Amino acid sequence: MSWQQSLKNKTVLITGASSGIGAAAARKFASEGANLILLARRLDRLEALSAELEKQYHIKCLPIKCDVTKLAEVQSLEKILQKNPVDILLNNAGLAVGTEKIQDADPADWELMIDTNVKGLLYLTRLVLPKMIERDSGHIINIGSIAGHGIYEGGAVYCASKTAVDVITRSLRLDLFGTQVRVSEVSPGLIETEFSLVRYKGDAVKAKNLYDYTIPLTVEDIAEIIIYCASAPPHVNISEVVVWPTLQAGIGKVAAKKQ
Ligand code: NDP
Ligand code: 8X3
Repeated sequence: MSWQQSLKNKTVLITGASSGIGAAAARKFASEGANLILLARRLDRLEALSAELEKQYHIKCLPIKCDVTKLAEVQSLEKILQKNPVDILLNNAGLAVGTEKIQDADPADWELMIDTNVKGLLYLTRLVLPKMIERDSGHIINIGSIAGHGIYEGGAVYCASKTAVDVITRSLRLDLFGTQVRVSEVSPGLIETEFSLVRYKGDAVKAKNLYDYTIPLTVEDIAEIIIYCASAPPHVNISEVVVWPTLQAGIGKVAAKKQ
């Protein structure tokens, strides 16, 4: 018998499922037989992914346009969640915008990072938790970052936001003390996604060069780790997985791949 519990027929809500880690996690959860609620701002992408996964895995998939920075939009999901109680929430939506030092940065970039990475995660968590507590079962998985465990030049606010994710994750375990609701954090290093395109504000060459220089993690690597955490037996709570590309030894310490 397998150590891992089955994810078949579980309902998984994934934020930021239109790209990168979120889309890969959706594929992997679907392949395990889980039903999905997928959120992002780009509905066309969510609809295409949902159609693909429903066809391939015969699961139920609900694509919903939702900007996680907007509390009213998040709260309006309540009715849908009453009909589809969430077993696993993957708080993945997030971004870094800009690389400027504080003295040069645009405050609008800070607001977007804090609103998405911190407040969006809190809004979704607040939305699903009461029902999880009532059922005494559930799992919140937050996507942190190595940026939540260190700092780098030009990364003050992104690092602060991911440090907040780490602190919220650990605090939440205390707030849930005595319940069987689990809280985990997956904190990756460099992964090839649209993340750098967003950080560099659309500079595709700069983003591509960063990933071509080395051997980054893939979104499938992270999806595997998320599934590992989610399918651990109910009495096991994996608190955090920190995962680096082998060629990355620290923040800003990335080795070139051999030609
Ligand atoms: P992507 O840019 O590929 O994906 C980000 C996702 O977040 C998209 O689906 C985007 O969807 C969604 N998103 C952004 N803003 C909002 C919003 N306001 N409301 C709803 N959804 C939103 O990057 P990644 O997959 O890399 O990023 C996923 C997570 O991983 C982030 O939290 C990031 O901080 C973290 N991370 C990434 C690392 C990396 O090197 N790539 C390393 C460590 C952590 P849409 O635009 O359609 O709304
Ligand atoms: C993204 C990883 O090192 O670019 O969270 O901040 S890093």
